[in-house]
Amino acid sequence: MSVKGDIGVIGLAVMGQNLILNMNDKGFKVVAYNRTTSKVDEFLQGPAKGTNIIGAYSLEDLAAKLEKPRKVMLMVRAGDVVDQFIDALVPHLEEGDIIIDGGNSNYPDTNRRVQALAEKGIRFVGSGVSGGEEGARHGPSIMPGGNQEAWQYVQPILQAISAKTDKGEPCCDWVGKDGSGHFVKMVHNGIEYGDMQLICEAYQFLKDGLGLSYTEMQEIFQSWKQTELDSYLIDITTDILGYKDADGEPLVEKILDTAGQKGTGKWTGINALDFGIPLTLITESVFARCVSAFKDQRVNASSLFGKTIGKVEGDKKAWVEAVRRALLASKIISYAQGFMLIREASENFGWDINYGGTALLWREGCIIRSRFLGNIRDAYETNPDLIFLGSDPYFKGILENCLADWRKVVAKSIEIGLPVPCMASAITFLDGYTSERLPANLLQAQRDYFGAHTYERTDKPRGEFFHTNWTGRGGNTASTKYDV
Ligand code: NBP
Repeated sequence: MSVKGDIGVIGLAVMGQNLILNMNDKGFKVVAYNRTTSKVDEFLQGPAKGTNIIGAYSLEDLAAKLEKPRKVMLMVRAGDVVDQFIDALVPHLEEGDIIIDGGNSNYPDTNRRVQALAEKGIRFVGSGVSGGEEGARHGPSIMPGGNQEAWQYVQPILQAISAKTDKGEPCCDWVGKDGSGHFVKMVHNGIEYGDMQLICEAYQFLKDGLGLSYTEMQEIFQSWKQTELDSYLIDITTDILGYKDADGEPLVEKILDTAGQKGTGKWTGINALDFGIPLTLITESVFARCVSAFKDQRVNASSLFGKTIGKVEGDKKAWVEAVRRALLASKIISYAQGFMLIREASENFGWDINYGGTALLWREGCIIRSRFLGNIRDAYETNPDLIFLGSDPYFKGILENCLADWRKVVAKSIEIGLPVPCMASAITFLDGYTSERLPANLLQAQRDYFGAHTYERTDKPRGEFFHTNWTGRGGNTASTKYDV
């Protein structure tokens, strides 16, 4: 091992500290730096005591302690702070050195940084890292993209510290150029929002619709781990449902029902709108958090219509299985939509993203890790041109099997007054996506009626546009044709 550091990490909060300890475990010599330098000493004397980790007390000191080409990873708050560190760091770096941004940066920022730093001879990597504290410490999912010249230098470190599948494959691989790594991480977080909201909808159906106890619900979630739903989020939900407060009551019952968010779900929805991709489930999950945040308004509005939730009658066991199927089918639609968005961005920016490879990155280490992602990987390996995940034979089979129960759960929820924005949007998407004919013929007629926006005809070739003078009062001049 060299005397100098293999990599420097800036940012000693939860993610930075745990990634450094992970790198140290894998035999890399890490130089640690933090804006508030007292945290460097606290780290060295605390969690890093007895390791090979070195401290740095300025950016100059950090650069001087690193093997060339220098590799510096930023694990700091996303946004301006990343730019500030880049600006302050560059004067201490040389041509060929590498900066890795491992935070949750917005991908247009990464696009910009890759270009700007390349002009200065610095190779920039924007890398999503998922898995929270535990992932960072023992093996996160890592999604690097940016300046590909850097990959050969950072690959040994990032793949060594990443999570591995049961076949030993690292959940870390090159995603593509520019901000593609951060884009994929953003969609990962969007999918995480969707998965969490779907689980919450299932929970409310079991609790308020079927009137099940926490012990019963915990047993149900425990049993779902033996099915296609097996995932980290089902795992932790099982634990949470069984967790008792000091008085022996379930702690989750005492948690205020207002959800927070840090923005990555919102970015995913905004990008879906920008790209014209119907990412309905994830976007509904963001709105569900927004509705939850209106606690005071909800409390006031709850008396408006004498809101009550009716009870679900009938065979409880059959309903529980129906809820499981509704959850599973909705989840397939969410991933199908997420991969549609990744495909659109990849084609738009020329990123050439490997979709099966992306599913592999999420197979272990990250918050959405699941057995299911192994099947998604298989689907894209078999058919890299797969546009709609639901048309892969494995997933098509599940959707067919779940469809009747899924409809039943959504219909019953609406009947008894349970909000199921994600389950309902998922089935509505599938119904629209699989409709040969939608009522958009009427919509085009309306657009042409009020704005002369023109329409195509079913009895004429595509690309020929017609305008009708619907009232006899308008002229024959059509509006200019363009789609946004
Ligand atoms: P935080 O997001 O809380 O950031 C803490 C770091 O940012 C500290 O080093 C802090 O320095 C530095 N910092 C801040 Br805050 N404001 C600064 C400023 N104005 N100038 C310079 N430094 C500043 O840490 P984290 O939760 O470990 O996350 C690190 C990155 O990883 C973030 O981008 C986050 O979104 C992402 N991420 C987090 C998780 C998670 O589970 N927490 C998971 C995946 C990704 P100081 O000590 O001097 O204040």
